[in-house]
This record gives sequence, structure tokens and C-alpha cells, in this order.
Amino acid sequence: MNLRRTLCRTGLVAMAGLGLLASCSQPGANGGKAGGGASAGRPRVALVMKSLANEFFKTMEDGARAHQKANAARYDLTCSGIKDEQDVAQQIAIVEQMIAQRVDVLVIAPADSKALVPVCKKAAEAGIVVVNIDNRFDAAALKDKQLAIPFVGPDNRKGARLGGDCLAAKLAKGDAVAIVEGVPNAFNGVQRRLGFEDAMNAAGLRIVSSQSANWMPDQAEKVVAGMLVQHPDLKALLCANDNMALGAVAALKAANKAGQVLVVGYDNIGAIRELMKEGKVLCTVDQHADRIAVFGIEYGLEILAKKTPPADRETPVDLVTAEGLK
Ligand code: ALL
Repeated sequence: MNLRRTLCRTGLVAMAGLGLLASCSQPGANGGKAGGGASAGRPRVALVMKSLANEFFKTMEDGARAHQKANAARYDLTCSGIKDEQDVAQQIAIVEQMIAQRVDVLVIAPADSKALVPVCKKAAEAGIVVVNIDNRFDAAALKDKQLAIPFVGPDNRKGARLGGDCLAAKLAKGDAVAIVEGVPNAFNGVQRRLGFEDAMNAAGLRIVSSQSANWMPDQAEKVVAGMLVQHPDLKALLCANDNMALGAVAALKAANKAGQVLVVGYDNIGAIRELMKEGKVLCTVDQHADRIAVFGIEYGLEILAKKTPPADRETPVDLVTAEGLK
């Protein structure tokens, strides 16, 4: 095993000891250059994601790695993530490590829209170009720290509206529906709830319950089981991500209500596409996980090279229906 791979392995073991999940594609040696750390002159980009147990982030990582491979002469890439959707402290610890390693660009999907702001300020002050992807930082928290970090990602309210409108077309005015929300401190989760509400209100549907299941399937299964008992007339479940839609489908099966309550998801993961083909999920929203990080990386490299002033960039969202998959 060569030295680079050994270092990568050692790093992984150390990170595993801290409960961090990380992987190295092109770890490179830290050149020790002030403010740099580029290997062979190439900038080092760190992609910091959330739960790698979520297929969404696996797809994001695969997309980023494929892009790096095709652009190997342009930059080196390190990808990391956390084990648990809510483990904000671990994500902060990863960013601290990236600062210590003096990467050039940090592309981050924050697990919490407020809690990651201080450590990202520290990264920016260390001369690292920080790009926020997927889940937007809280505007007030950024302002408070006098920090300007560009956001590269979709309009989540718009995306959720697409899923909500698709559902509304299948229901009658006055029907009861429920929302399964993401982590309350994630801006994108909040925006998706608002987008679902926009669609339900426009169609005259009744939202009888709206509860968080923190993006996780097992939590969603429990939350939905409770909703089904409390609201036996429920006609549909709007889930803020596909993992929670998986939990919702499991809860429906356990309650012998499979096929009787419509399910909407968000992410377009493989497992949900299968359930859509089986008629167990009505639709989902594709935010193109494979491209979100790539957009962020490209933008980070551009800012690094040209000192472009930070500006937000909106990425696409599209509705995916069962019919569309046939
Ligand atoms: C969000 C993503 C996905 C994902 C969720 C779970 O930031 O946009 O919808 O399912 O994180 O961590």
C-alpha cells in the first residue's frame, strides 16, 4: 500500500474513532503552503455532507467523485459525512478537521442551518472558500456573523409545491392529509413544509397533522403509525424526504392500509422509484443529488480562481411520477 493510501486509511481509522464517517478519493499530501495545502498545485476541495446512510448523499458523493475523476488535473477531493442525520456536533468536528488540513474549498450541506455557521465563519477566516449547498444557512445567523456564503441549491418550497400539486389532483376538496417534516432546524425542511402547505391550501385540502420525523425512516414509521390511529380518515401523507416516505409506507402496511393512503416523497431515491412502480408511492421530487455538489464544487473553484463575489445559484427541481417511470 502506498503512503497516500496508508495516510488515508489512518485518517479513516482516526475519524471512525471519533464517530465520523469519511472517505478519501484523492487525499494528496498537504503541501504546507500558507493558506493552501494544494497537492501538486491542485486545489483541495472538501465536500462535507450529512448522513451517508441516506441514499441521497451516496448519490451526491458518487456524482462528486465522478466529476473529480473527469477533472483530476483540476482539483483533489475529500468527501465526508456523518452517521446520524441529527449529529450536528460530528459535522462541526469534520469542518474543524478540514480547517486543520487547510483545504482550499469547503462545500457543505449543513445538517443544521444555524449551528454550522460559526465553524464555517472560522473556515472563511482561515482563507477557505466556503460554498453552502443543498440546505441553506439561516440568513439571520449569517448576518449576525457578518458572513457572506453563497448558496447553491434548489428552491425547496417550489419543489414541495410540485409534489403537493400532483397529490391535490388525486384528491377531493376537504380531504384530510398530513405532513411528515424534516429536521426542524433545517431551512430546506421548513421550506418543504411551506411548499406542501401552499399546494394543500390552494386545493382546499385539510392538513390535520404536521409532525417532524427528523428525515429518518424509523422515526417516520412511528409518527405515521400515530397519525393513522388519530386520523382514520387520512387520505394522504406528504413526506419531506424519501427516507421518511419509506417509513410511511411501512407504517401503512403494518396498519393494513397499504394502497389506501397516498404517499408523496422528495429526493427520487432508487427505493422510492421501486415503490412508485408498485403503486405504493404517488410521486417524488428530484433535486438531482448527483449534480448539487458538482455545481457547488465548480462554483467554489471559480471563486478560488477568479475571486468572484459570492452570489446564490439556483439548481433544478423536477416532479417524478409513477406514470413518468413507465
Ligand atoms: C436534505 C436533502 C435531502 C435529504 C435530507 C436528509 O438536506 O435535501 O432531501 O433526504 O437532507 O438529510
